[in-house]
Amino acid sequence: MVVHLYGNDMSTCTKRVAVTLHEKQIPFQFHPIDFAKAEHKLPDYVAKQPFGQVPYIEDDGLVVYQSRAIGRYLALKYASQGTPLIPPTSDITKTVAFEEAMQIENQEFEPSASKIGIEKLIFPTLVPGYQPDEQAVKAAVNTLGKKLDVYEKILSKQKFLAGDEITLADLNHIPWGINLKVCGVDVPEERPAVSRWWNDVVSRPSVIAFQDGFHSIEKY
Ligand SMILES: N[C@@H](CCC(=O)N[C@@H](CS)C(=O)NCC(=O)O)C(=O)O
Repeated sequence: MVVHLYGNDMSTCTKRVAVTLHEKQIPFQFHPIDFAKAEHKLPDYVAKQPFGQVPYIEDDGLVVYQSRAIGRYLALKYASQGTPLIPPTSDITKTVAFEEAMQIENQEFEPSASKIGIEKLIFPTLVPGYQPDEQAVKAAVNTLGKKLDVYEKILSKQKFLAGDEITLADLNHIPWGINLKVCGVDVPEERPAVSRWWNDVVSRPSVIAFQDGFHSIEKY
């Protein structure tokens, strides 16, 4: 049984899921959704993803949407293969550290990182003649810097955000983290622990596999 991934090449959330599928060594079929044709707003699509957004997956008849929820689903269902990505729930200390790290990515990193990426990369690509709001970008870079100062403290004591093992919390940073560099915002450079962590994360084969776009993987 192969997992079906519905997404778009420009979509950061699709990348989050594709990287997780690769880490878990789960064969999958990629179904590109054409934004230009608004395929994600068609009734058949919205019946699967009610917000009319990408991505969603279909696995043995089960539909799952929300990229971070998909990651958890894959890590739980395919627990015995690939990289674990989630600590065992029997270990409460590791589990709570993992939950904190998941929130750190979603609440402390993504808002400013995505603001920078949307202004500098996504809108200029999708909207002809779009001029980024440089003041908003500057404010977001400043906010992100302060958040990453805290990352520096955390990552000076441990290898990854939830401890010494990589988890979904680290991988979830990949799409917007990569876009930051494309936008000319190389924030990690000034912070040695963040820089070491980020290099560990982005050099993973799961990230390299999709650096030129998404493609189906039939077999591992
Ligand atoms: N929280 C959702 C966000 C989904 C989302 O914002 N998807 C974007 C692409 S990354 C999208 O479909 N944008 C087109 C639209 O909203 O019409 C997730 O993590 O899956």
